[in-house]
Amino acid sequence: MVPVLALGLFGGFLALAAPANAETSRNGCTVDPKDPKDLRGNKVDFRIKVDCNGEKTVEIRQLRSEDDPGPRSSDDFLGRTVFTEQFDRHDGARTISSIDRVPNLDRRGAEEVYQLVSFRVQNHGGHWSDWTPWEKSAVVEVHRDGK
Ligand SMILES: [Ca+2]
Ligand SMILES: [Ca+2]
Repeated sequence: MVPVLALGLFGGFLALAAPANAETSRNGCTVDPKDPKDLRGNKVDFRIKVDCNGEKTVEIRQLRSEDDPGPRSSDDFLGRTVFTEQFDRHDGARTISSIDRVPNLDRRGAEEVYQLVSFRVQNHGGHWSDWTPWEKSAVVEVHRDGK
């Protein structure tokens, strides 16, 4: 059930992640890992808000996990996705949907899900910025007992 190998691979990233706070900006783009939203059918939308000024390409990497007590490396890793978003010269903002399945991981009690995002920005025809530090969303409880 617990993807131990994946946890080993991502433990380094998770340990470096900053705690949940404000959004992160770089090169005219702001990316905000929103609170995960519980949906029907054991699904959760790990939404990401992206707001850019001018022509930009944004590459966003996302890690999705379920929180467990103890060191972060003991969390249940759910999955990861990379998103590429294009913005034209008009100021634009959008919220990316990222739906994942969250089963009953904690046999007793709710599941506590969160996401981490890091991104980089390319100005129109220019160079890529460095990747930002990982930013963590709020941890949200979703209830899966009895399913
Ligand atoms: Ca848990
Ligand atoms: Ca549970």
